[in-house]
Amino acid sequence: TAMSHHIWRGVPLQYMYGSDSPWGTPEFPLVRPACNHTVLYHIPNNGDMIERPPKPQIGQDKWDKDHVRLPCSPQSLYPVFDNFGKKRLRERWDIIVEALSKPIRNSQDLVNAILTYNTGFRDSRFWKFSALHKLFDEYLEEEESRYFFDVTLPQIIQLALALPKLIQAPIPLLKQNRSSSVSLSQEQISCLLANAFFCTFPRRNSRNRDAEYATYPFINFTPLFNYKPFDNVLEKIKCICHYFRRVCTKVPTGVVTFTRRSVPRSECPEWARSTRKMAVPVHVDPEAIIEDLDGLIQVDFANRYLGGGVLGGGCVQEEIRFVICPELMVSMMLTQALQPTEAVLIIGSERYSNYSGYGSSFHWSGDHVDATPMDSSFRRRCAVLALDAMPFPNKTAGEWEVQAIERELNKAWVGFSIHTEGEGLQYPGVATGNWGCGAFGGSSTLKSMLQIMASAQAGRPLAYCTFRDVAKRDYINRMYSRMCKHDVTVGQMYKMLVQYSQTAHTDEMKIFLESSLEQHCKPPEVKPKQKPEPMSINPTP
Ligand code: AR6
Repeated sequence: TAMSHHIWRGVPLQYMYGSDSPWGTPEFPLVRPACNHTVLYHIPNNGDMIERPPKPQIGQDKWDKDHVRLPCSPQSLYPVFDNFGKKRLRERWDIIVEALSKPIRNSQDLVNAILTYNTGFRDSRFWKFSALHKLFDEYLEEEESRYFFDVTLPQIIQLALALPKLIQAPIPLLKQNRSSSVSLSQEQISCLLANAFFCTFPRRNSRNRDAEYATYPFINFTPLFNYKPFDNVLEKIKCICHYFRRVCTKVPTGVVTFTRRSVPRSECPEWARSTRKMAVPVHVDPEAIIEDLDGLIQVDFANRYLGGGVLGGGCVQEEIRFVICPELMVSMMLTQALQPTEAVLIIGSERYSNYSGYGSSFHWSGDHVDATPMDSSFRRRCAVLALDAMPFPNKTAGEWEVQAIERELNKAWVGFSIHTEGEGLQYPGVATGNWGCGAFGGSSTLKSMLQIMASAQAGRPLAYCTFRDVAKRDYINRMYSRMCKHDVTVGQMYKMLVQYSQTAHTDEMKIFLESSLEQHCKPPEVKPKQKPEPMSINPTP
């Protein structure tokens, strides 16, 4: 057919932007300091093009439960023992500066330095730095390794030790049950990540349940360095080292905003009653991958502890995204574990690496020059939306329970409806795919419908990447065409899903849903000719 020259289905990609080009889509709200938005840098005067990174905002050091405990805080004290075994307290930062100012020529020197201010882990069986040693002693070419210790590492050290200069105001944590934002310059972020590289963040290493940061992801890189030295783990470290090489060679000048959105459950939609039409623009593509869909809100298939296994063995969508765009990892420093009706949006991160493979075959494949333009607040026009699906180990039928359906709908809606206004279509659209259907074991038959419902409710167009699955593309497109044809509402769709969940838990879901759509939905009334609405775009066959 005439359509066979393209492989996508549904509506064209342009409908996701509301414009001909990804950069014609509306910008997100500007960076503006407010009681729920902390800006850690001086916002440059209007009209000033940023050529240099913005200067740090200056404030009073805070050492408490609501702020990141910075390694350079004068209140961060560390016990040291003198030659007579007598204990006294020293500023931890002084110990860090001392340890990192000595020559570090190989991985063992590096480990020794890190252990100087993490003495509690000297004998830990978890702190063997197997991946770090393997990378620099065996995996890399000798020259690459030498270059790292001669050139790159001294630069990372310099960057890490610039912390008191680059961060001069307290950084609030993005805590549960509160919507709030933090904006940092890319330079500040690079400095925080350099500190994570040297594992300088206090109180962030403990795995105990009652530890202060038990409900936060790891941020110090130790768990990654200590992981079993699988090739993909070493490749992840290579990505991170490449990032440091880049930012040390040329300081990036942009900024990044991290926003936690928390909506009380009582303010989430009453799904059964929703009269929104399912026919929001949907584009289905088996070849696109999420990070390549410029301009759209790109979903991160997250863990409730952001980053998931990025600082460990994990190497699927979220972990890969975080190592090719390491600035995203600062979200791990900031964000308390996500609750069911919470999501995180990160605007402005840059991509530094290319990769090939996936999972165990993942490889760093060289430098990536990110051509994404900046918005009026000097953020790259890249928005990453972290949404944690529910894990269903062993593909249990649990995902069909009404509570689970509702939980996933609410989660996706909390994310998709961020920065929306009014009732009409909202731009840019969302770029997503088999959310919760890989490591988390969900079914894409269900998850694709739930995500279309959430995007319809939020009014955002949806681009769905089926990850090379053409049959899935056709199924989603068929369902979508029927929903459009029958003018199905979100509420009707919800009831159909619930009805299914109360009958059989077999894999006949697809057939059931497709036939329900035919039987249970009234055919559309024959209306007098109207102006075509953007919602009723004819999907491709
Ligand atoms: N673009 C589009 N689709 C993709 C991409 C991509 N770049 N990468 C993968 N897919 P998964 P989950 C498809 O398993 O099930 C992490 O550890 C592919 O079909 O990453 O939500 C997190 O930290 C893949 O099977 O997401 C969480 O702990 C599917 O998307 C956990 O995994 C799901 O990708 C989340 O697991």
